[in-house]
Amino acid sequence: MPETVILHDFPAGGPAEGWESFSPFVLEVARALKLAKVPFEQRPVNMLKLKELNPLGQLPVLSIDGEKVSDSTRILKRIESMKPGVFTAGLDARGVAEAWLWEEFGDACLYPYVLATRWADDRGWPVPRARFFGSIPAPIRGLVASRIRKGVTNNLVERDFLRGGLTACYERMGRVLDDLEARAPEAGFWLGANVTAADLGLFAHVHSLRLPLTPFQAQEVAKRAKLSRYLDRVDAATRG
Ligand SMILES: N[C@@H](CCC(=O)N[C@@H](CS)C(=O)NCC(=O)O)C(=O)O
Repeated sequence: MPETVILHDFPAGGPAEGWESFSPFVLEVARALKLAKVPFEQRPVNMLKLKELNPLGQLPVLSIDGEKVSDSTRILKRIESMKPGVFTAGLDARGVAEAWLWEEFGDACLYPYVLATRWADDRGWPVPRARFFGSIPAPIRGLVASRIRKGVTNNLVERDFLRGGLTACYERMGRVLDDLEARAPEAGFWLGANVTAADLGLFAHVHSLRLPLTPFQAQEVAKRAKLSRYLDRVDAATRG
């Protein structure tokens, strides 16, 4: 077992009880480390030095005795190399593949709705505006914040999530949530009795949609009762 494991996070810190981070990916890795019973310290980064940790400028980054690993999926696989099979317990080869496909689904198909909720929707925008830009000197704060907001929303247009506007984006999200509701297990976890990579990926992003600071979106998740009960079970099993 490594001596020092550091999970690097945004300086904004945990946004609410039960949400280790504003970043769904940091939340995912925090829950993965707890599930794998790997002790770690969660540490805010100096944003000016982020590229020293990850040249791509993204979080999460996990430092394991000085070795820096970025990208949530790669980080989970690296944790599994210390604790073999910890995120695919009880699964055969097809199940293992499916667990990682669902984990990838969270990254590629659910995370953009978290971004839309917080960055494109005027009701969610006060959350990143206050938490991420609050420490920037007042004269330039508005300019920097609106420039980055524009960049994030343009990126969502390019990724085809916002091309038809926010209403169309949420319609599509509603259909995805309905399908997840229909697919959610009545008991246990996504692929059976054990928490797997599928649960970590799905939980991180859908739980982030029900952040209390964005109640309009939390309500949308709450309408899906079976999915919500499932998320509560993953939450309880991975809180540590
Ligand atoms: N595929 C990456 C995505 C990570 C990601 O998008 N992180 C966000 C924070 S939640 C970030 O660092 N965004 C800043 C950027 O992309 O410039 C992963 O799985 O870790």
